[in-house]
Amino acid sequence: MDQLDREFIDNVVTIVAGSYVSFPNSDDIQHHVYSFSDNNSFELPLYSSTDTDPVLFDVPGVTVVGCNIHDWMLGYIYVGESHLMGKSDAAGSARITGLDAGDYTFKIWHERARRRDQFSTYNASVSAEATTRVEIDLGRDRRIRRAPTGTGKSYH
Ligand SMILES: [Cu+2]
Repeated sequence: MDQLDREFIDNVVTIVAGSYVSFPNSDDIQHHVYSFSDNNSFELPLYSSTDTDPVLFDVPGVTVVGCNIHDWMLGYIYVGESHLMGKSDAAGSARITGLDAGDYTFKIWHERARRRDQFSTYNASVSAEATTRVEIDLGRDRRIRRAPTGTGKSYH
């Protein structure tokens, strides 16, 4: 999960539990990346290198990642229990391959889903080439806006 222009670049990363994620800093300023979440807590005190030690994520769930310096920086590490997951593209489509035909319960997560735990579950039957369409209700984007650059208060 790279950091560039004071944002996490690609701020949703999906991995299987037991995987490592690196947090390279491609900015010319320091970041202080840490986990908000209990399930995979870690902290990378102020650093300015792209050569960072990867962090182990071994507890399934969603780990929210922030920067102690730049409050608007928010990233999400989706730690899955298996490889049977997919990340949606800009159009909202995700593909999960390797499923046998049968009935499944899908769990859908979105950073702005209205449900308190941000998960919704859906049941679907899967055949050879199944497409299932589900819609989830997204709340408003509550991310903290970036501080203006230039004049005024200086955040860096
Ligand atoms: Cu930062």
